[in-house]
Amino acid sequence: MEELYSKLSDCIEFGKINKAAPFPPQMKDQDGADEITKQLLDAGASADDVLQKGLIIGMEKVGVKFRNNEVFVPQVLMSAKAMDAAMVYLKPLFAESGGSQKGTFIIGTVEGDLHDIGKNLVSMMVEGNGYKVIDLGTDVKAETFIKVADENPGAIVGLSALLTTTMGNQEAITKAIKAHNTNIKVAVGGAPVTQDFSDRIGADCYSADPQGIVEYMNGVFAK
Ligand code: B12
Repeated sequence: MEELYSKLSDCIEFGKINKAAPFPPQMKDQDGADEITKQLLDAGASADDVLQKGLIIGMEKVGVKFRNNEVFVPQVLMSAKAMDAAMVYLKPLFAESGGSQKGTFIIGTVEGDLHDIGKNLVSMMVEGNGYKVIDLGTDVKAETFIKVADENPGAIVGLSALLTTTMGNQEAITKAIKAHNTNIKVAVGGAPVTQDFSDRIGADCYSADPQGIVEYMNGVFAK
């Protein structure tokens, strides 16, 4: 099992989607994220372990290499595609653990930001914990968040930002939502976001991972 986790992490790191994929050349004819995820699940691995012990580790390695200019956008996109190939299997498993819908979560990546892997993970986990999720995608403007929040009274709005530049939009969107209706609860997250930043911009919840937002929502909707 450990060997499979390590192979899966390599597939994410090097962007190997499936066996048929020609990229990367050094992994030609080897199983990709698609096959290895399936093998792990067939062998009894939990969806959470596949995520934490394989996929996230691979993506962290890509992140470090990207920062150090050792890989560039096209390679990172291949990693994101490999991640998506694995997610196809994980999504229904995360969804299964939920019961009837406890409340609504509206999520999107803020205007100017196209990163969606973390947002998609948060969506999946929240959905899997029994909530209805409305995913607005990436590059979402304040007006869209506000319109959809108005259409779904009581829903919690989640804003994802991965760039220090788009954290400014996260702040502007949070403030626009609060100015429109102070009762709409806003949760923020994304790699550069901190609790301190969240407090400063007036968000109601910050979490570094999907579990934190699930716990926050469980608290809000239990009341
Ligand atoms: C994959 C990736 C890309 C892919 C995105 C593909 C996709 N479909 O998402 C591509 C290649 C397109 C890309 C492009 C760019 N990227 Co980029 N990218 C990354 C990378 C390597 C990984 C991000 C990721 O998916 N992480 C894995 C997920 C699971 O983690 P996560 O997003 O943080 O989400 C978790 C938590 O933060 C939290 N969370 C996330 N959202 C939310 C929301 C809520 C409400 C809550 C509660 C929690 C929560 O839960 C998630 C699960 O645990 C990071 C490096 C890094 N380590 O973060 C750089 C990184 C974010 N990118 C960076 C940059 C600079 C760019 C570009 C500007 C590069 C360029 N020159 O074009 C462009 C920007 C494009 C744009 N306008 O958005 C920088 C940002 C630097 C900065 N400080 O601003 C980083 C940090 C890399 C680096 N070190 O230089 N990128």
